[in-house]
Amino acid sequence: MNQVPPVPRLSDANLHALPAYVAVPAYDRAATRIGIVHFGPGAFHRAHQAVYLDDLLAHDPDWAISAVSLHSAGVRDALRPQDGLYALELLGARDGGRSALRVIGSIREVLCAPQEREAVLARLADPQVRLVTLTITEKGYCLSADGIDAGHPDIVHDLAAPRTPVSAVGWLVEGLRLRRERGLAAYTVLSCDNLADNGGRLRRAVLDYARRLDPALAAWIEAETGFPRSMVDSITPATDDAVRARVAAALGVADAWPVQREPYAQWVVEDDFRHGRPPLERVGVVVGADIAGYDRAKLRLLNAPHSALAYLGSLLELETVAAAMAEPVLAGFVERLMRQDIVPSLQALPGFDPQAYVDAILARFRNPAIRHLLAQIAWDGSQKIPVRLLGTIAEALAAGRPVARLCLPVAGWLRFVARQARNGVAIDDPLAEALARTGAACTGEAEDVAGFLALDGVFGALAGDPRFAAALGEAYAALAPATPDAVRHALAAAAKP
Ligand code: CS2
Repeated sequence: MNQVPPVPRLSDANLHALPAYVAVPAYDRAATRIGIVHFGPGAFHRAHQAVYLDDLLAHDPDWAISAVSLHSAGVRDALRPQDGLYALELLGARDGGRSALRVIGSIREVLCAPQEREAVLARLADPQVRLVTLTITEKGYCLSADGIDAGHPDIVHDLAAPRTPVSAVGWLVEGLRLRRERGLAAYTVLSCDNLADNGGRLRRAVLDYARRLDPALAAWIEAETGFPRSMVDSITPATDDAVRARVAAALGVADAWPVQREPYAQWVVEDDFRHGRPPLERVGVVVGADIAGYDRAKLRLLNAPHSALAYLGSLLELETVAAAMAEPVLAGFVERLMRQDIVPSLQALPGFDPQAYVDAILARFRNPAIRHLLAQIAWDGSQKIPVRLLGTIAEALAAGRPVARLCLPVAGWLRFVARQARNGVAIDDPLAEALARTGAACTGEAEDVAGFLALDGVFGALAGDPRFAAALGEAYAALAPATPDAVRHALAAAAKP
């Protein structure tokens, strides 16, 4: 049999020989300098922040990225042989062609922290680096209600061995310790995850952790380090075989890990950088004095409905967001939930029209060019439900507003967990074991709810609120026996005014 010659990998060497319809970095990569360390270079970072930085490098060469994975070597092993380059496909981009496919060059270095500790510390202590950004998902922060979760195994490890950290907070603090020791300015720490008040929460966690190690270091961090809040938005389905095949055909060279996303993207950042920052506004980032309100609107009006579609759509045996939106009873329910139950929970923001924002989000969910799996959104429910839905419910209860509709997606999550447990399907969640146990004990009756309310760290104060327990119990009962017909019936009833 003839050996098929190996296709060359995408790299600096062949970047300028790509077909003309593939956009390539509009700057000399070799002339850029690393100014940002990023923890968590998953698909979202590579499809969002790294793209803004790719635009920015054409104006300012000082903000290339060193991308650091905290756990797995997968991204490093895929991208290092490609000089950090990878393709981004914009799904359903209106002009097709050139802007639909581009190669992103802003990641100049890819590291795997557990295997390359010295290199990561050298970057964190590099005076040229002035910003450390993070997309490590909700669970990566090891947060407690108002600081660090000191019982989390990674934090227990890091407090005992702070020079060889494993957690994100451990790395951030070790890097800041080195900078203080060497008389360097602190870096700014920018969380780009879907958490309300992400900067404030990370700041409290970092200071709490640092105080346990060295109060003087904590005081220095408090005085020197900015923790801006940010809101990030762009729908980014996980890379699948279809995008791999399209990219391979279009590039003519192999890309081990291309990424895809919708054309729309938004990034809003609070201006709390103490020692210089990239001129982000030049590339469409909104940099503002106070962005609180925007992060909350996005979490509540985009991410919460996403989770509602994920759990209720899965119970309806649907596979994608677009398919869930094509199910009139589910789309109708979600729209009513957004307009009538979530919008009233938002504070007024200058220039922000919540109903127009709802329209735009619903249109994005309907985009037929995007195959966004409900199963992807369903991951990590124990981390997502509290920040996406439970805050809105607690505020509605306090204000005397109804919570019946808001409880239905939460009940959908419980039914989803019970179904996975019954079918022996693994649940992707840091609480997977407890969820599997709780789900397996479910009988389908309203009593099941108490088992979920007893889970550690999910329901917070709501667990003890009899009004919430009653509303969640009713929503859970309304979905019984969780067949598609029963779910359709419950959705239709709940969508009534
Ligand atoms: C989604 C988000 O997977 C999920 O939980 O809700 O990743 C969502 O697509 C992004 O936040 C959109 O900006």
